Amino acid sequence: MAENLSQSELDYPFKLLEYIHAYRVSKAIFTACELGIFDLLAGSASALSAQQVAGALDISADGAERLLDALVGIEIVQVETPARDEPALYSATDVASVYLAKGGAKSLHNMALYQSQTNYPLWDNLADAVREGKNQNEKTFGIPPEEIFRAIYRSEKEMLKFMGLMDCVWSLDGHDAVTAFDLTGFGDMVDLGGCTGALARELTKAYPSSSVVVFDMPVVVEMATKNFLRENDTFTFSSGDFFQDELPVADLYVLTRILHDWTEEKCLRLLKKIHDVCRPGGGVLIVEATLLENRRGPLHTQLYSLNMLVQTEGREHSPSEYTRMLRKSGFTDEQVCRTGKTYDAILARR
Ligand code: SAM
Ligand code: ASE
Repeated sequence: MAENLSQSELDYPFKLLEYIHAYRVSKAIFTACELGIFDLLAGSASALSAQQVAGALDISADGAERLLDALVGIEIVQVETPARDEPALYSATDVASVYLAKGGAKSLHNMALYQSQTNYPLWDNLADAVREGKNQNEKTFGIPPEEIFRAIYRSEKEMLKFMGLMDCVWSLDGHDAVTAFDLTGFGDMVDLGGCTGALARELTKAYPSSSVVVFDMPVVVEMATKNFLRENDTFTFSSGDFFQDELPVADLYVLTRILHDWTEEKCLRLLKKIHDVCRPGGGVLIVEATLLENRRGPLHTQLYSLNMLVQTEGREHSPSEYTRMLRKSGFTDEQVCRTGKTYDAILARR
């Protein structure tokens, strides 16, 4: 393909064609997750033929072979070149075993499931969302556009799936997010909208002498306790509504992927409320995927912002938009840390 490198996109639109077809790459990976292909390959002592995969998963041999060949093209499955007349034998790459099989410590299986089953269908509404400048929850679920968690948690199944999505990314980004700043000295930490406690777990690991409370809605706390809490966890839960109810008094308030869900007016209301209850010398830590100041990237964050349009009433912001909101709410001494991973951190003091 080296001769193609000198060709310009105008001569032949390689990149454009790749983007036009990119959804197929996503869907091939999602489908393999849903069918259990990565679990089977990762758990198998030896490489398997398409026929064997089909037999084990009760799917067609032809479908299995085409999907496996596409996954080899994506370079997420490996294949051994067969001897003459022997079938090709497939095995998982290390990346597939670690990130796409279920149940591993760093598995992104739940991220793939949510993208496939919830976000992918919702992105069908992108044109209407862009036209109207708001999510399509009214039309789709009969739920008012501002009641975003009534839509996200529209059934127990959806709630569990969303919590699985929220949970899994902190095995990758959590440590960097909580160590972007030295938080030693913030004795009582509250993770507002802390969901399953995945980030709280990273906080307790990095700051063993601090106490960490996860504050979330009662139904979420119940689901988290039942399905996500681990034996050695040292954080605790507290339930309530962060817009309506009193917030726990603490030294540090953590807001990860919270502000990007809401209108600026609601963000300011929440930040002011935090400022009111925060102990003097305390602070707030915001963790979000941030845009570059000139808004020209990163592409994945620009696409997240479109996702926020489709599912929420919020958007992704640049760091200075967050520091401006913090200032307006009474905080000072804002510091920004780009982690180089998906999520960045901003710390401010009361
Ligand atoms: N902080 C978690 C993370 O980044 O993985 C979860 C982020 S999720 C996008 C938003 C969280 O806020 C959910 O856990 C949701 O249940 C919680 N939440 C939404 N509205 C809330 C409210 N009014 N009071 C308390 N928690 C709320
Ligand atoms: C939210 C985050 C997400 C609300 C809805 C969502 C994600 C998918 N749907 O706060 C996770 C990944 N996206 C982002 C923007 O982090």
